Amino acid sequence: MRKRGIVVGFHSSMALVEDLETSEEILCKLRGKFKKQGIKVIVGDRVEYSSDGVGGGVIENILPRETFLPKPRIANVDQVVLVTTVRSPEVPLYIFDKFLVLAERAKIPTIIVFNKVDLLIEGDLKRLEELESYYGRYYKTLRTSVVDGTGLSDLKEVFKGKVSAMAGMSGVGKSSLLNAINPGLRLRVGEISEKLKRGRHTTTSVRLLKFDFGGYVADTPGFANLDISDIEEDELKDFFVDFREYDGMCAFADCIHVSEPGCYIRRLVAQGEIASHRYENYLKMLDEISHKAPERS
Ligand SMILES: Nc1nc2c(ncn2[C@@H]2O[C@H](COP(=O)(O)OP(=O)(O)OP(=O)(O)O)[C@@H](O)[C@H]2O)c(=O)[nH]1
Ligand SMILES: [Mg+2]
Ligand SMILES: [Zn+2]
Repeated sequence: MRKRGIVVGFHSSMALVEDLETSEEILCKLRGKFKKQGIKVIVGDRVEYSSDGVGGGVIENILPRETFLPKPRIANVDQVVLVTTVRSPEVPLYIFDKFLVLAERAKIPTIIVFNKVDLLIEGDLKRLEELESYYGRYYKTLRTSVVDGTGLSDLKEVFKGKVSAMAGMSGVGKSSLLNAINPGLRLRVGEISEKLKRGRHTTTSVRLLKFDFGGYVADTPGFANLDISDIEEDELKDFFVDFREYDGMCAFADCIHVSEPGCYIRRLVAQGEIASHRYENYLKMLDEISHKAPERS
């Protein structure tokens, strides 16, 4: 008999499937036909499986994915919680903006969490406020601290009843935040390297976890870089939320906002309406795409 489940992780190349009815975890193999067709099952996939009656099973069918995020690699999440920090580590805005591009392309709502606000020193707060006021036009933003408890109850509300994925660079505190709002998860957390000023990639695989208060969350390994080389040069602009609202305002309908006359986006950048770092990152991404040579991740 076929049963329904959701893939919550992997264990030595077998998929760990949580049964939708019993919540039992079954270690499943994949039917050979998937391998032949080059189909890979990923965390978050809803599947049909047949059980062998003694704790094992075989995945027979993968249901169509509602959403797909390439990195962290996960299917069917309702939202992404993008965790970032102004200090320790100081997350580069280029990688941050790149992630937002990928989330926009995947059409997955994103919540931005500025973690470790307990560490801010003078100057940092102003920078944080600037980021909040700009990105806050388009995304819900939260300030959190695992150390002094700032924002944790708001974060819990964000997660309640939804399927979410954590995303962000290594060491920003993704696993720590999950432990803080649901101590039973007991996720491993790691120190920031003193020398390199970045995380040590403590979480090594995507795992879908169940909150005690309802909802699922995928804790994920931090990324150091993101590959955008499969985005077309003329579609990149569509994944910048702040450009998108002025669609059709440039003199040329196919304007990609680089050097075309009558470009409305460049005018808004000059006027300070669109943040200059966003536009610079846009040009940098265009350049990266045109060279089709992603930095190694
Ligand atoms: N001061 C301070 N430290 C924090 C906070 N949140 C996390 N940390 C520390 O930051 C370090 C990294 O935390 P992790 O939770 O392992 O970070 P992560 O994002 O899961 O990292 P990866 O699994 O490597 O991607 C640990 O030493 C945590 O104790 C915070 O709000 N304030
Ligand atoms: Mg982690
Ligand atoms: Zn333009």
